[in-house]
Amino acid sequence: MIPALDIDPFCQDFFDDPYPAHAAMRDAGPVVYLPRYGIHAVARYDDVRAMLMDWGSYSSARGVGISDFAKEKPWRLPSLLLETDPPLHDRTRKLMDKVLSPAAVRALRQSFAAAADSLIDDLLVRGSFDAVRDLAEAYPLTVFPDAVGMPPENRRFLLPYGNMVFNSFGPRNSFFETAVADAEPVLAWVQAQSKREALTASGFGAAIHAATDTGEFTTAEAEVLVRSLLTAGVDTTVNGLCAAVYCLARFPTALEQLRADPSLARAAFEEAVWLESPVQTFFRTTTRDVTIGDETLSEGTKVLMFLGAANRDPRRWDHPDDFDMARRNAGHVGFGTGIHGCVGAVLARLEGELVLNAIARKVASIEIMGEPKRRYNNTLRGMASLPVRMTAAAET
Ligand code: OVV
Repeated sequence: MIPALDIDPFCQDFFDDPYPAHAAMRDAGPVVYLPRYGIHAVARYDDVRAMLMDWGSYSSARGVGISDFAKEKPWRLPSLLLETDPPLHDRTRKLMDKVLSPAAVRALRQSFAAAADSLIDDLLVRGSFDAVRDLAEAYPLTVFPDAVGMPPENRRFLLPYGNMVFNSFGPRNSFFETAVADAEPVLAWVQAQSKREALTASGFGAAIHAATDTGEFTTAEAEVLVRSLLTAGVDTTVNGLCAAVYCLARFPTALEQLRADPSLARAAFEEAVWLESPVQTFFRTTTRDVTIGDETLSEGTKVLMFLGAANRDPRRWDHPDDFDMARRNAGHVGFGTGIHGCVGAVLARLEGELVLNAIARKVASIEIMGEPKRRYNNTLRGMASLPVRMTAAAET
């Protein structure tokens, strides 16, 4: 018998504190049933990881949200990357791997570093600010659209758009409905930004469109791939940076260690992604009858993978609720893993490293000054507001 649990993983109470429910699901068994939505779920590290690795049994092509594309028409043109299986997936993934290659990302380091330093300098002049809007959102909204090759206007429109898409992987609840209403005014703009004419001749956007010149990709395909960048490239990093700053504010000894050794910046960002898992969940759909533990799921079953619960599974991690930059967190699933593992992870890690490195060199303290406000999203874990005061380190 697969244990049935009365848990709603898409409601405000859950988002406010998902950890007891994560533990209940992990403890109940390798796979559980959530009758409220008629879905199955895995929350243990080993099972989440196995599912991410087995794309043959666990398909993405029927959607990685709660909606089964075999039964419901997708609400948007499916992503050619996220919502596909091999062999279709490999063709687009290969292009995106090339566009976002370590060499391509390395070329951005200097300008990204300068942007991080100047942002932290400006924030230190202000002293008190909102670490979500003024730091975690401000940084990716500058450097990422620059790298894609977007014009400077209206970049904040990417936030309601991403918020809507990440909400759309969950049920049609009030979070989704509100996000759709918020994004409605920016939909046409986002669509227009994926076009070749809207993008500069250098960035990632142009690199994707260049693949149409050889006839390997159609213009329509290139536009949907640029859309993937615009959808998944901002909110995710915003929430990763937010998680990192929130960790440093809550764990002052970690900030001390980081200040003593700024080369820990990369480890600090990785640990924050591990601990907070900005992307909390994705679904798969079984392609055949599968066995998990002693249980069988029939073909066509939606299974929810709790990446965030896997990253805090005590079966896998020591002191899984602590922020510890010395931890060996390799193998965490905060960026997913397998063929759908985050294609932008190299870029995200660069952004995280450079912001945290600037903080390490320039900041003496980060103090939380007001009630942090959570941002409710069916997929993302993050904050709407985090009022802080940051003081400058003495010049050396
Ligand atoms: C990972 C992710 C999230 C949202 C959208 C997409 C990808 C996409 O490819 O459109």
